[in-house]
Amino acid sequence: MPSAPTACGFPQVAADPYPWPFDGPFGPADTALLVIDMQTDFCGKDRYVDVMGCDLALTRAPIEPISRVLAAMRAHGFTTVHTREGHCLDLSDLPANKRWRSQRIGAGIGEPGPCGRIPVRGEPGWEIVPELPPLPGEIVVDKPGKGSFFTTDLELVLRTRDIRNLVLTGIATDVCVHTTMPEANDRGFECLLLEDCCGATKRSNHDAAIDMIKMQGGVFGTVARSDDLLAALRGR
Ligand code: C5J
Repeated sequence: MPSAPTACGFPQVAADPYPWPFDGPFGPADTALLVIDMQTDFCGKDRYVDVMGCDLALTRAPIEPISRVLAAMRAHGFTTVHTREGHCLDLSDLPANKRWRSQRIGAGIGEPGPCGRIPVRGEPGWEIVPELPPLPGEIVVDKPGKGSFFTTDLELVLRTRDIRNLVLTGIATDVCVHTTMPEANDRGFECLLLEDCCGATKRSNHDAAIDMIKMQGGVFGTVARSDDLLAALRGR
């Protein structure tokens, strides 16, 4: 049973395997929303993932629920952080093995794709999808790797704002979201993943990634749906 609204925040979110945050209410002073890599190449029509033949519906599915969560959390003044995966124009931040692997499947990083060089900073395919634009003043973190903390200032930005709870959304559930959540958990952030606000290029990978989070009593945190968070934001 979620706790009642209190003066210091919103009641815990009903989540599996435990209500979030673990220690009681949450609010804009201690909680941020993370929107990971909702970029055109990964979920745009005729873009990289689409052209590779993946089911675009799977990576586009989170767009609508994320937009509802964004609207609600923005209305309450929560910190919002958007991330973008991408490499420098000269590819000096691209490890040789990552490049080799991408070339091997015919989707070489830095080579021309349907929406510019994939995924290189400043190219159209690297932009966040038009449905989820960052607002002026929101934090945008550019990352060369899968994890959002790896070689970025994300941790410093969150600590500076006294953030201790993170709501994770974005793509791909099994890659960048699933790399970021353990990174955040190891740093002591209390993590909630919204499963309908995430997507992967394979449904089975999405499901497996969610299962892995829930194991061992919530090895990286806990899992809910967007409606569970929205209910808590309404004080229920
Ligand atoms: C991938 C991501 N899949 N954002 N990136 O390469 O998950």
